[in-house]
Amino acid sequence: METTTKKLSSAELMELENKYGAHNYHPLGVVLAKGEGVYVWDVEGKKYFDFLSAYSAVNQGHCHPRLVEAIKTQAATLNLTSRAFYNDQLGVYEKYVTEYFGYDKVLPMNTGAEGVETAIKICRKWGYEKKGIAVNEAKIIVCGQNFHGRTVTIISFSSDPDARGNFGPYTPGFISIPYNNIEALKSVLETESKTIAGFLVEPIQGEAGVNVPDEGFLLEAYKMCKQHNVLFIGDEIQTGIARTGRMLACEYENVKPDILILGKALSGGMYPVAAVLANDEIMEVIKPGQHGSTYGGNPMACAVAMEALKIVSEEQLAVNAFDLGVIFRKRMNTLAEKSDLVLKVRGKGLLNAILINDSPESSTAMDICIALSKNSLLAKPTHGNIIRFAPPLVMTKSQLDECCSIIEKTILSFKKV
Ligand code: IF1
Repeated sequence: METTTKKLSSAELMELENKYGAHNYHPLGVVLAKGEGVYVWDVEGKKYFDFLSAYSAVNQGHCHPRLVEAIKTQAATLNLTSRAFYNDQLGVYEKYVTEYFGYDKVLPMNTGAEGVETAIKICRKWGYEKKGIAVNEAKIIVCGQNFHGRTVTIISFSSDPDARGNFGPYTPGFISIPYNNIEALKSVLETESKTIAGFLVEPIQGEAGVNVPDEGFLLEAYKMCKQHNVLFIGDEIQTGIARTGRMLACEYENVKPDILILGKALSGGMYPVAAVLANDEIMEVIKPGQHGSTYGGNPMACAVAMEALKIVSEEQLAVNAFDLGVIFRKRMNTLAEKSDLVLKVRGKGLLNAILINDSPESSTAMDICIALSKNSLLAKPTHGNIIRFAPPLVMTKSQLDECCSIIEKTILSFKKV
C-alpha cells in the first residue's frame, strides 16, 4: 500500500467516501477533522458551530475533557471482557444509572436500535409470561412517522418508504396509529386489549421534523396503557439526557415509562452506549442466555456513560437547554415574522426545527443549510423542508446569540437558486 505524508483535502476525502463507501447517506459537503465543545473544524481549518450534535449524541459537547479522560483511562486499563465474566465497572455503573433514572434494573446494550430491539423483546416476553397473551399473538402499538432505528424488525413498522422499501419480508406484530392521536390509541386498546403488550413512542418525534405532541397526549396515553395492562415504552434515545430541557422529555408530563430506552448522549457521543431500564416485575422475564451482546456493558462503555451522566447533572445541562431553548424560539419566531421563508419554529429545550415555506420536494431547506455552512453553522434538513437545530447543550447564551444572528442573517439574505 502506498503511504503518503501529504494531508488530503476536503475534496479528496469526499471523493474517497464516494468511491469506497456505500452510498447510504447524502452528507453536507464539509469534512470535519476536529471538535471541541460547541465547535467543529473542517480539514482546511474552518471553524463551525455544530447545530446537529451528531443527532443529539454530543449533548455534553465535542471531546469533553472529562469524557476524554474517562475513555483514555479505561481503554488503558480494561476494555472488553464479555459478559461471560463480571467486570469491575458494570455493577457500579448499573447502580448509578438505575438510581439516576429511578428504575430497579438496567439491561446494557450499544446502539439505539439494539436498545429498541431489546425493549420489544422484553415487552413481548412480558406479554406472554405476565399478561397471559396467547403464543405468538403479542402486538405492540407504534406511531406513524416514527423513527426507532434500522433493524429489519424496526423498519417493519416504519412508515418511511426509504427506510422500509425492499427490505421485506417484514416482522409482524405491530399496529400503527397516527402520532398524537389519543382517540386512535383508545380505539385500538379497547378493541384488541387482550393481545396488546406495549405502546412504543417517542416523546417528541425527531426524524418526523421535531414533531411535538399536544400537551397531555403522553400522560393520557400512559394512563390508558395502565388501564389496559399495556407497557408504555418510551424511546428517549434522542429526546433524553437533557436535550429537551428536562433529563427526560417524558418528565414534562410526569410520565415514567414502564420501559425506558436511552442511547446517543448516554455516552456523550464518545462511544456507542445504550440502555434499557425497567422495574423488576418487567425485567425479570429475561433469564440467563435469553438476550445479550458481546460489547453490551463493557468496561469502557460503563466508565464513559457514568462520566457522561455526571457531566449532565453537574453542569446543569437540562436547565441550560431549557433556558437557551426559550431564547432560541423567541428569536426564530421574530425571524418568522420578518421572513417569508420561515413558517414557524417548534421544539422543546434545544431540540428545535424551523419549517421552511416551500414544498418538501424543493431543495430550499438544503440550500439554506449550505448557506448556513458557508456562514459557519452546521445544520441538516429533515423531511425536505424542515431544518433541525440541536446544538450541544454546553452552549453559552452569548454563543447562542451569535448563532441566532448567523441564522437570521443567512435566511434574510437567502435567494432561491
Ligand atoms: C441515522 C433520524 C435522528 C432515534 C430514536 C432510535 C434511534 C434513533 C428516537 C436509533 C436514531 C438517528 C440515526 C441516524 C439519524 C438519526 C435521526 F433523523 F434518522 F431520525 F436523530 F433524528 N430511536 N436516530 O432518533 O439509534 O441505532 O442509530 O444508535 O443516520 O440513521 P441508533
